[in-house]
Amino acid sequence: MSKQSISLIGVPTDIGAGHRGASMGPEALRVARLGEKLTRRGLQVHDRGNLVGPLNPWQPPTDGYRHLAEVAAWNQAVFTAVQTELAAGHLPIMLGGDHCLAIGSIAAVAAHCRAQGKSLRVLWLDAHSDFNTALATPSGNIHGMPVACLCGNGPRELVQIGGHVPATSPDVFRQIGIRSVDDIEKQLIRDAQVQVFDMRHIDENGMKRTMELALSGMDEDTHLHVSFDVDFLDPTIAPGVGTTVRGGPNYREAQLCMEMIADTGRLGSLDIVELNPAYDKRNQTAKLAVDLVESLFGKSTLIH
Ligand code: EXY
Ligand code: MN
Ligand code: MN
Ligand code: MN
Repeated sequence: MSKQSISLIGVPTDIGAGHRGASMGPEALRVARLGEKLTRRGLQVHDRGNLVGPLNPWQPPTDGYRHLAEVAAWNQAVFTAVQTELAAGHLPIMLGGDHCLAIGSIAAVAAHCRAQGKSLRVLWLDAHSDFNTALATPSGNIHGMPVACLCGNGPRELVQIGGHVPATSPDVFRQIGIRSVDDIEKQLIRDAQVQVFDMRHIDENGMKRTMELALSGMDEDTHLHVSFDVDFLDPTIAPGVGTTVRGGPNYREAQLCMEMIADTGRLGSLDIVELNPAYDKRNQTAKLAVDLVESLFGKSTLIH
């Protein structure tokens, strides 16, 4: 069997965030040797360099959205890059960048699945549900809105990225690690019946049972996309994000989560987002993210 080809796509933007600095995430992941570690796992790694897009104008929101035109431009570039890699049979990894980039990446993955007759499953590893709208958002920051946009609930400029409206539907998502959801956003999540495995669920059932449930119902025709927001992790181990929320998974829980995803053999695309080197110390959060991504690609603590 030929080696699995991985394409690293840098998306150096903090355009959708409320703190500056996630734009430095791609380089921090490279400095933490993401490419080399995956190569050592037997994967063929192509680093495509960084996408380009508008600079962050650092303006307040207009009509409930901050930097809408710039977010749309970045996501158009992400959509095209991911579409190109998937068409070539490569597994794209987004080196973010803030979480708004998932609009473009998942729209491209969903289009690929439609074209190939595959079903889609998205694991959303995050402290947040990212299901806000212009009316629900407390901040106007679009990194709090990508799941809603992908489900057709958002501004035309973002909902139409990729041309198919809606890009996908709430039933493909499984959200894990959730512990910070705004009041109106909670109601939107309930109305849309998004499957959420919040921290209470993980505390009561354990990560093993949680992942069994989140991964159930997939088959050989399922494309699995993982959207890994680094703020998923407990801030004591991952301080290098702008939106820390205490009470997240510890190292062992996160590692098991990644290992169980690897065991499915279905991983087809990945976002690594919200890493913010401006808040990090000695690149420790980037190194941790790389370590967990190695587990996602099969590094195992198992002896037999
Ligand atoms: N729910 C808050 C908001 O919409 O402003 C915080 C969103 C943070 C989103 C982060 C990265 O996942
Ligand atoms: Mn190739
Ligand atoms: Mn997020
Ligand atoms: Mn988050």
